[in-house]
Amino acid sequence: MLNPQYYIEKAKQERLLERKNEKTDEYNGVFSRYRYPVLTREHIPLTWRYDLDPETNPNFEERLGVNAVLNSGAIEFGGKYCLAARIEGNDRKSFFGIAESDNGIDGFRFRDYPIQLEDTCPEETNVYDMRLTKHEDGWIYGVFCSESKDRSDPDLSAAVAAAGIVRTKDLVNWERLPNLVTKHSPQQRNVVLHPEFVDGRYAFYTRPMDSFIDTGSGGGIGFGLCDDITHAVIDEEKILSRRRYHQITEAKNGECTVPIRTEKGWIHIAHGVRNTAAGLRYVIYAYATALDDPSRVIAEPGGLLMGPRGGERVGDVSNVLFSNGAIVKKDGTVLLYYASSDTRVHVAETTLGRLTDYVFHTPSDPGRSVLCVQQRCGMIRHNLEILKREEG
Ligand code: M1P
Repeated sequence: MLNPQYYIEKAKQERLLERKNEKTDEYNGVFSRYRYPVLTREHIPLTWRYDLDPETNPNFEERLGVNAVLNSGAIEFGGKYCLAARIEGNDRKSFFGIAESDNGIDGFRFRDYPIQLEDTCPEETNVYDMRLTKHEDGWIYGVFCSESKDRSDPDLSAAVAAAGIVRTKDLVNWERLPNLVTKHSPQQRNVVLHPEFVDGRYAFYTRPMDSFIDTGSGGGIGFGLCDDITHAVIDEEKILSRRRYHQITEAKNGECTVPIRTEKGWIHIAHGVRNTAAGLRYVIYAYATALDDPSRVIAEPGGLLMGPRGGERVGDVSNVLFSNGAIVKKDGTVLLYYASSDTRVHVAETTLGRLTDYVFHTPSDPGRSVLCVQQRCGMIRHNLEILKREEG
């Protein structure tokens, strides 16, 4: 017989998994936030955390605890909304698990087992942040960060980040491919595979970095092409979304989701990071590139699209909003999955129409306070005239 506490915990979890989500009344015309996180550590199956055998676990103690569920790749597959979640064990090692929902806003349940990657990189210590790309070659690719100890540096925290690549046809069996090689960038994180061939080649959004935390001379989000995804090598990276002084990308930035194809261009969701007295602050922003050349930026709305608000500000790494995935439904609804403060996963909703309007009609950042005030006063003046007319 199982420990009675199992049934208590199971019932608690069932209530959580059955809870209906609802939109908050926060309004900005672009994104609507949903009230409850879609994935938390409490969503992790009990079988992943507890040894249910009363012989070996008479006190029903958590044996392999989970600390957080965060940055999740997203894809619609087999009529379900699927998240490839980053799950961080109590031991600080991350791994991936697929959670599925019928509607994409609540009811996410993990499959029986986490993803078991082939052990092809003995030096790899940690894996995280998988982006899922349904590519026109017929495969679904997962591109993630593969982290190893930097053996050339005696500093215990010195690490090397590279882009790991897996592919699957069914989200069950995953084939591991060699890590991406970028000839001119010693480290990579936040790499995303473009869903279509560009000039007959595979296209990646990269994030060149000099070291594990600092991007150093890495100027922003890069773009590079490779011929063979099974031995992916990028010779040249072109910087498309640049880091800029006193903008939201000053410290670093990185591609978040797979770009979204719209009639006016590819819409990109990215994260921008700045340094503060309280540490790094991560927000989400958007930009667009040309349909015929996804490396050519055609729109750069100024400022952040979403930043950490309310309870989202607090967690293991506070003041962080980070996204790895979005799903565009057939009716044009866009579900953006984002993690707050490296602790839990939320969903926000918009439409292709509203997102396109935001990206192409939000003014760009003029770069200096005095110009920002002029920009705002131009709108205020126009608004006051409109109100005056309305009020007779
Ligand atoms: O802790 C915030 C984020 O830090 C890293 O992102 P970046 O490489 O842009 O600094 C990643 O480890 C990410 O997982 C994490 O959410």
